[in-house]
Amino acid sequence: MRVINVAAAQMGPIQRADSREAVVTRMITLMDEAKRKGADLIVYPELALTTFFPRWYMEDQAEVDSWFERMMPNAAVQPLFDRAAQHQMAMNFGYAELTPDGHHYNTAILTDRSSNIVGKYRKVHLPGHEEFDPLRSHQHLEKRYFEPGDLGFPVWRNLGGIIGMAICNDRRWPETYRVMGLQGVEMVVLGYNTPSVNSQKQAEGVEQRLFHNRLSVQAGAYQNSCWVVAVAKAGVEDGHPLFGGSLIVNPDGVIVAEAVTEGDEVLVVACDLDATRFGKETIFDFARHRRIEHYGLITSR
Ligand code: CDT
Repeated sequence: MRVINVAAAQMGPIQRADSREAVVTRMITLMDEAKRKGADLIVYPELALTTFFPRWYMEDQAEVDSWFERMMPNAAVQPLFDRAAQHQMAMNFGYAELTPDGHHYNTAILTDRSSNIVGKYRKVHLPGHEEFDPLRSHQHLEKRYFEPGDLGFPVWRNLGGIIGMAICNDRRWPETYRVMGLQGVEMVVLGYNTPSVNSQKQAEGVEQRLFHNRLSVQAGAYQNSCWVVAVAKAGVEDGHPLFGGSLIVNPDGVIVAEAVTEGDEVLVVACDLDATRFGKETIFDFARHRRIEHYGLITSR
């Protein structure tokens, strides 16, 4: 058995006025609980350090940039890195990244047990729109504030396994998991911020949205025979509800843990990476069974 004790650290809402320092203090509290529960790796949500700011329409670039991190770690986040190293715990969290040459990405990082950043991922599938849309019940301006990620879907050797990252909307796309599956991924970690309400289809209730969350994550895990850890930022941010439902799914596609609140909540599961072998060597032995001569259309349009 090769076990990673993984903590899904769901976070409750972060209000617009909350400081990075206050959020990091909350993240450390979650990390301490994860440590007490034996975690080797803690997974936090997408844009874990701030409110989900793409719901706000902004024209002033200085205001936009105030939501971004120019360095990682930086002074506000350093205490989280320090506590993780003290606990010998790897971590994954999302943040808005502003590069030295002025690029804006929706980014996630993966650290090792000593808080060294060993992997970086930039969100590929950006949902939403670029301009203010008066027809929507709320805005979702990721296409305005971020560029599509330029790093693809790499995987990293960490904690004795092969780990990949995705971010929120990526989890709905089979290509996300398959590109990592083709690199032998054993665990995919991802964070999300998903409104409880569809801005363009009010009749779609939160139950249906939670169903699509489970469906996407369970399918990705099963079809690539890997663990998937999907972690929400949830609850009501300045009047805007985000659903919870953080999940840990095994390589059979079965949910083994699911959050029950919309607040700060830690789920810890012992994930045996060797449990990925059976699926990878039988029904999803890609080298034997895939028929790539018929898949060209996927990358040509
Ligand atoms: N953050 C994020 O990617 N959220 C999207 C909402 C889609 S609605 C425009 C998601 O796929 O969950």
